[in-house]
Amino acid sequence: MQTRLKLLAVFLPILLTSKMALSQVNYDESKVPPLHLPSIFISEKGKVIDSKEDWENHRRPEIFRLFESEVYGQIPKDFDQVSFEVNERANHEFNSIAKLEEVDIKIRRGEGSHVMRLNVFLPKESNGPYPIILLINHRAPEEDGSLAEEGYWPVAELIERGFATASFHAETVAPDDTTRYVNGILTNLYPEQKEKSDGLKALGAWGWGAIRAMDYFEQHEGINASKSVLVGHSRSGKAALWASANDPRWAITYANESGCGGAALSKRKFGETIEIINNRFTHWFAENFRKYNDAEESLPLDQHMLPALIAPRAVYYASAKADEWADPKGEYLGLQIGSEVFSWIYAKESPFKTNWEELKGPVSSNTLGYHIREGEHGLIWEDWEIFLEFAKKSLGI
Ligand code: GTR
Repeated sequence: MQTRLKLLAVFLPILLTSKMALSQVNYDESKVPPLHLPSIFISEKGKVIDSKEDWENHRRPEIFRLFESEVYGQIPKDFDQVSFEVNERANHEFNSIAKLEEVDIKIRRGEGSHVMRLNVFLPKESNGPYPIILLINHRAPEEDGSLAEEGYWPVAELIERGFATASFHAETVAPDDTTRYVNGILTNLYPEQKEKSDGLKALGAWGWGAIRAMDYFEQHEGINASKSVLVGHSRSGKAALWASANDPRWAITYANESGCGGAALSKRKFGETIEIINNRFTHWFAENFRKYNDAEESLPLDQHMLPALIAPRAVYYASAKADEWADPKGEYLGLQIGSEVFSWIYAKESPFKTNWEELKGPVSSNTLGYHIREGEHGLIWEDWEIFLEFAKKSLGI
């Protein structure tokens, strides 16, 4: 009985706060607060940034550091050794068209070590080198052990279009769980990160996994790592964007319905908010992000600055009309406003001349693109099909 009471005392406040926050979810555009976004082009010291040099040497590092300290936490870059153990599997689902490499990526740092599993499919017909698409997978593996869910990771369709494709599961670097997330690279490689208010958390750990996958691609003769695409859906979309801000080797970053803490502007407070996401997923973001629970106005940055960090490399977002929780308009606006770095600093044409309300179909240039489709939250074949048109154009294939 006593334990029950204790449990109640612990959980009741959590339940009440999350209930309160949920009852305040706003889906009414007329109730969105007026947007006061921090400027991408004015430095912390008030200097106007108008050259590539000032952007790359001063303002970009400032914004990067803000995301690192206030939102996602660090992605540690150091380790002592990385090695790859490759097992080519003879029999698998896509045997007739693809080779499957099951790769154990082994990382050593000091006394610590960790092994992450990466699955790589390569077209069988010739030797490449092939452009590659990496999907960060946070979904439960199918019961037969296969990681290729229909639509979500359309291996056959990607192979048939001449891409190699790879995926790793979140579990292999940091489990997607409020307490178990430490049972991966956090404990095995970077234990000191656990103590920091801007330390590595699960989203950053998944990003780290993508960066290690890139280490494998770069030394692979059959892979053209300069034509590499990083894809994440929803929570993995948030991780993909942060990974690409940390690692300039990705040619294209595609965040599908990544919503709050990903593509969508936090200060709009439309759909999922910082307070809701931090209360439900305590293991995703840096401790510091909690300062902005129900205090979005005090955030010194917003998500329009995230694609700006990836510039001039290509960025693609997608939304779904019924996915209001992720705030489709906020996702589009984030990219539209962030695209100013592409156009002003890098002279890359922005395709986002149209207001979100007036979009008639997918919009894209060679470096930026967006689509919104009918239907619910999910990464489905329709999304891939539209995205692949952009990817081919952007990579020149
Ligand atoms: C939701 C979460 C979103 C999004 C989504 C997903 O529950 O609130 O931020 O990440 O999960 O990953 O599918």
